[in-house]
Amino acid sequence: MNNPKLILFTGFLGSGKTSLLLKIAKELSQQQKRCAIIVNEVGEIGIDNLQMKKMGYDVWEIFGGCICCTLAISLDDTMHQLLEQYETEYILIEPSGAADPSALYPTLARCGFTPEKIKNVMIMDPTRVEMLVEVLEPYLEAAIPLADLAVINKIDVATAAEIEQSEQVIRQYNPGVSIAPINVNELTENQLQELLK
Ligand SMILES: Nc1nc2c(ncn2[C@@H]2O[C@H](COP(=O)(O)OP(=O)(O)OP(=O)(O)O)[C@@H](O)[C@H]2O)c(=O)[nH]1
Ligand SMILES: [Mg+2]
Repeated sequence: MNNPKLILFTGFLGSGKTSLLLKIAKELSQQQKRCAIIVNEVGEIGIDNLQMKKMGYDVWEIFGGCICCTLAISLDDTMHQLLEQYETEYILIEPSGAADPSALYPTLARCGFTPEKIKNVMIMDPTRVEMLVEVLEPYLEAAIPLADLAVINKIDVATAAEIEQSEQVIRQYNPGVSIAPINVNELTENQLQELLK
């Protein structure tokens, strides 16, 4: 069985998980590294349809080496099938933005991915930080402490005050975490390296 790196893209609904995941998948594909994408969007149009159509591509064409799965079957089954049948160097997972990401950890642990083998990239939308703090404190409390890297994205459209407040909120729940402010459409080489390491 191969031993891929696992990156979890967490963050509330609309924070930018899919956008960032696709950039990372594209980068990996350019580096000739195979990756598998698992998106938890049961009953919705997933990554392969909506986003790819928007970009005018089919996922297989863009990311030559990728396998696209949805969680139509359970994450457990998907992970086991993937690990048994495919050689991949990375597994990129986007859980639902409405769910507490800690719920995934037991399943991933059963597949050999203990927390220290998981890279949790938590994405925060600074343009909605005020709303998040006001009405979604339980989500922040659950999601932020799990982050290995906290991304503040949409810096191209957020104000300095929103970015500052996002940093404060992240620090409040996860004082030691690395924070990366990004514009997903203009990722730098350093940011890509930080995301993939
Ligand atoms: N300007 C700007 N827009 C961004 C950035 N990142 C994401 N977006 C936009 O934010 C919106 C939501 O992005 P998605 O990637 O779909 O977010 P998501 O977290 O996958 O959303 P759900 O799967 O619905 O929870 C889209 O319209 C993106 O184009 C960014 O860095 N800058
Ligand atoms: Mg998404």
